[in-house]
Amino acid sequence: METAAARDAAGAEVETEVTPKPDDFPTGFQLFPDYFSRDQQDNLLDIIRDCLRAAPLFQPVMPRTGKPFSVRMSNCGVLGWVSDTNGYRYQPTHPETGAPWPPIPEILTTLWSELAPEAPPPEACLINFYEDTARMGLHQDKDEAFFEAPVISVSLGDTAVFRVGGSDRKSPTRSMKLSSGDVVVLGGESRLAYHGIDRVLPNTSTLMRNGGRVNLTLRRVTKP
Ligand SMILES: O=C(O)CCC(=O)C(=O)O
Repeated sequence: METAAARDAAGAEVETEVTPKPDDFPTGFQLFPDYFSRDQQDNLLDIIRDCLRAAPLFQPVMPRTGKPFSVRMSNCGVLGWVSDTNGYRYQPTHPETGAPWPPIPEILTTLWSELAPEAPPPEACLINFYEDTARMGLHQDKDEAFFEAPVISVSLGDTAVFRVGGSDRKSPTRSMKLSSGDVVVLGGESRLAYHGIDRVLPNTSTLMRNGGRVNLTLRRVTKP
């Protein structure tokens, strides 16, 4: 996938995202556009809303600086990912309520067994909620003790511009749009690829009445 140089109305050069071809993807990276139908997305969103009633969104902060993330988060699974001034980690309970995370919904464990049939079951499903101005900087998912299983990620709601590179921060990156119902797999060589969300494109989906984007990221955390 390339980014094409274009010019905005004022003549400044801007980057536009070009739909990537599978040949352009990093090895082990897979994009499944429209994996979930609209009915399945509605159903999945209802299920996630139930999870959020049990485990409300919280505002993570950066280790050391305490700067809040622009994304709010929650989890389901036996372990959930949290970030606070003590660092990044997985823990079995919600940081504010102290309750165990709700179980990973069956529709997501089924997705995992469809796309990662060889992998041990997922232990964590991070729920990221992006309002219009939220983003996620380039990072690696490396707080897990087991990298043989992929990371599987589902997009719901407004379209996002997703950026992915290699396992070296300086590797070239490419960007692509992720729409509601799309699924991404970061496996094999791309398991430790740097990735992030450049921006969310407001009003690009009717899934959520008030807009925004939900991302669900399934991970195996411990060695089986
Ligand atoms: O929102 C996304 O699509 C990416 C989320 C992500 O990179 C993460 O949770 O580590």
